[in-house]
Amino acid sequence: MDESLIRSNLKLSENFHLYVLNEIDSTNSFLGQLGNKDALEWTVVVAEKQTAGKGRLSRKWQSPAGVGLWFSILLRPNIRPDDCHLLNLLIAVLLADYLERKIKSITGKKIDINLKWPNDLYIKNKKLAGILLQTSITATKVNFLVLGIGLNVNQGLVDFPNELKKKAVSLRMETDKIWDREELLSEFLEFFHENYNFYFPEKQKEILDLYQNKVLFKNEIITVDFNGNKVEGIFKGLSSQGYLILQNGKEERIITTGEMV
Ligand code: BT5
Repeated sequence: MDESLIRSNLKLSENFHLYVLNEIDSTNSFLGQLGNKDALEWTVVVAEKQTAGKGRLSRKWQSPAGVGLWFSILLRPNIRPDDCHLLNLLIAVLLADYLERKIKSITGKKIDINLKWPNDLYIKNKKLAGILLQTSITATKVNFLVLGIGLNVNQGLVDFPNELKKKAVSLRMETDKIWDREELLSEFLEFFHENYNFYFPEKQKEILDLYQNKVLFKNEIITVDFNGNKVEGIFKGLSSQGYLILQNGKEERIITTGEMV
């Protein structure tokens, strides 16, 4: 990653405190340490390569050098811990929206990027990006949040390990074009900054509406892995805090963590 290119692309570079690293275990872990040392809001860490990229629930995120965007953003919103989850949804929706527009403007192609609850970006049935929100909270207060984004940009099929070849996709695979990662990063950071200040935390309903327009499997029968238990039901929509409402017969259940399988 070319740090000077990222900085020169950022029109409002004074909004961000940027660390551009060659290699790190995980940008989320690194930024979490900075957060504990009082790093400022909008500190952003991006790495060419992660050696121990993290997914949710102790899973791994493949983050090889040169082909993806692996970055994390530190925020210090004045919200209750219960409202953190909405940020997961907001950043997923904004990333999908930004990428759809960018693809359209550069290639003329309309490609739908959909969301799989809680925070995966999909093109058709393949995963393009994942988001990992980590929090430092007390019972009543949020100290800081780290939003980690992993976006597959320039991988070809050969760049994915066997277990992901049928499950993952990159922008390049979908558009036959090599993308400028520095430009994508700086444009998305500005887009996210502007929209975060507009939507968060007040515009809860608008965030949920935007998200539900793009979410997969709404009103369909789904199976959710909820703390190791598999539960089936109809995906009815989202609660006010962005959790999944699953209807099973007459009973409605709110799923706060877990995923569709
Ligand atoms: C996620 O977890 O999707 C969150 C990924 C967040 C990664 C970013 S990169 C910058 C920041 N620093 C970090 O250390 N992490 C964040 P989850 O929903 O648990 O999905 C993980 C699963 O996705 C894995 O078990 C694989 O099946 C699959 N996977 C791993 N790497 C992938 C990739 N590059 N592309 C598509 N799928 C992948």
